[in-house]
Amino acid sequence: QYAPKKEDRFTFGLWTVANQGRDPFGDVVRPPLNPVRSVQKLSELGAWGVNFHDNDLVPFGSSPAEKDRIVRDFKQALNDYGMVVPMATTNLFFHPIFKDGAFTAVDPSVRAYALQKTMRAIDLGVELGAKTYVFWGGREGVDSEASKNPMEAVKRMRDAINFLSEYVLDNGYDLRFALEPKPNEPRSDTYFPTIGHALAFIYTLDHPEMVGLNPEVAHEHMAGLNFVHGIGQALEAGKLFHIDLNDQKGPRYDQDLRFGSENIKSMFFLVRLLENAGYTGPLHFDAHAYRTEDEQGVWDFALGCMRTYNILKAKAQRFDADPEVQALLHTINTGDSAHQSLVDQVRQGYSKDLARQLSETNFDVETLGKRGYQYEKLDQLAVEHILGTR
Ligand code: GLT
Ligand code: MN
Ligand code: MN
Ligand code: MN
Repeated sequence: QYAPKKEDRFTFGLWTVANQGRDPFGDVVRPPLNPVRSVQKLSELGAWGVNFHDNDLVPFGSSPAEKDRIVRDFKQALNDYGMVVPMATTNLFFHPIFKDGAFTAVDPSVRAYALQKTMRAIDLGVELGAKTYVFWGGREGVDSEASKNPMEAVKRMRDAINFLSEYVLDNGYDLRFALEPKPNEPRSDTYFPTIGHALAFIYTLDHPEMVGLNPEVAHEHMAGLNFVHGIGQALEAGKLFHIDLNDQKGPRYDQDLRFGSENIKSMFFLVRLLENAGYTGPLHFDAHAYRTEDEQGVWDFALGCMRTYNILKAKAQRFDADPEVQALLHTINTGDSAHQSLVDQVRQGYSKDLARQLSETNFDVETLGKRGYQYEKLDQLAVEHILGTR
C-alpha cells in the first residue's frame, strides 16, 4: 500500500544516494556510485526521477568526448529504466575557485566563471529534460563580515539571476529557476538565509515570474523556523517550484537525514499541506544515508524516504476524513455569523461603508475572551492519528 510508484513523483539527487559519507572528521566510507546504477536502483524502488549538479554527472574537467560518452550512457539509462530528470543545478561550491562564493565572490573573474559554468550546466540540464533549475548559494556568504558589503552581495546575486533568466529566454528554454535558501554551512553565514529572504528578493528581479523557491526542511530548521509555515507562504505566493525533503535534529549543522526520521509531527503537517494545497511539483529527497551504511543501507534509506512520505499522506487523509476531527474543526472555525460576513467583506476589499459598519459594531469582548478553543483535544487527535491509534 505504501510502496512508492512513479505517479508519486519521487526524485533523488544523484549526489544523495552517491554520498560517500565523507564529513569534516572522516574520509569516505562507501565506494563511488555510478549514475547509471543510481538510475537503475532508484527506478526499481519506485522513484520517478533523478536530479543532478553538472559535476555529479560529468566530472569537473572532463573532455568534450568524455562528456558526450557520459551523457549518451546516462540518456540510455533514463530510457531503459523509465526515469526522468525534472531538475538540474550547478556545482558552484566544490572547486577551490569557489571558496569565496560564486555569483557574489569578490573576484570578478570568479563571478564571470560562475556565469559561464552555469550557462553550460543549464544547457546540459535542458538537454536531459529539466524544467526546474535550482540555485543553492553554497558558498555565497562570508566568514569575515569585513570582506563584503552585504548590499553589494544582493546586487551581484540579482545581476546573475537576471542575466541567466535572459539566457534562458534567449535560448527558448522551458525552464524556471528555484532559489534554495540556507542560513549557514559551509560558510559561517550565507546570504538569502531563509525562505522569507529569498521570497522578498524574487520580486526585485527582472523576471519574477520565472523565479520561485526550492526550500529544504533541514535548512529552515537550522534557522529555528517552522518549515510548514514557510512552505505555506511559498505555496500561497505561487512560488513553491520545487522542494527538498529530508530531516534534521534541531538547529545544528546540516544533517540531511532520511525524510520523516526525526520531526514526525511537523512532517505529517507538511505532507498534509502539500497534498491538500495541490502541489504538483516533484517530491525531491535531498538527504543521504547514515555514514554507518554500505550500499544496501543506501537503498534502505531511499526506500524509507518514499515510504514515510506515503505513510504520512495516508495518515493525513485519515485525519481529514475523521468525523470527530471534522466536527471539531467546524466548531472551532465558526462564530457569530454577522461577524463572519464582516470578515468575508474584508477579504473582498475596503469600502467606506464597510469601514463604517466595522466601527459601529459592538463586540462582546468579555465573552470572546473567555472562549476555550479546544486545541488540546484537536492536537491529541492529530497525535493519535500520527501514532496510529485511530
Ligand atoms: C548540496 C546542498 C543541498 C542542495 C544541493 C543543490 S547540493 O548537497 O547541501 O542542500 O540542495 O545544490
Ligand atoms: Mn541540507
Ligand atoms: Mn545539504
Ligand atoms: Mn537541498
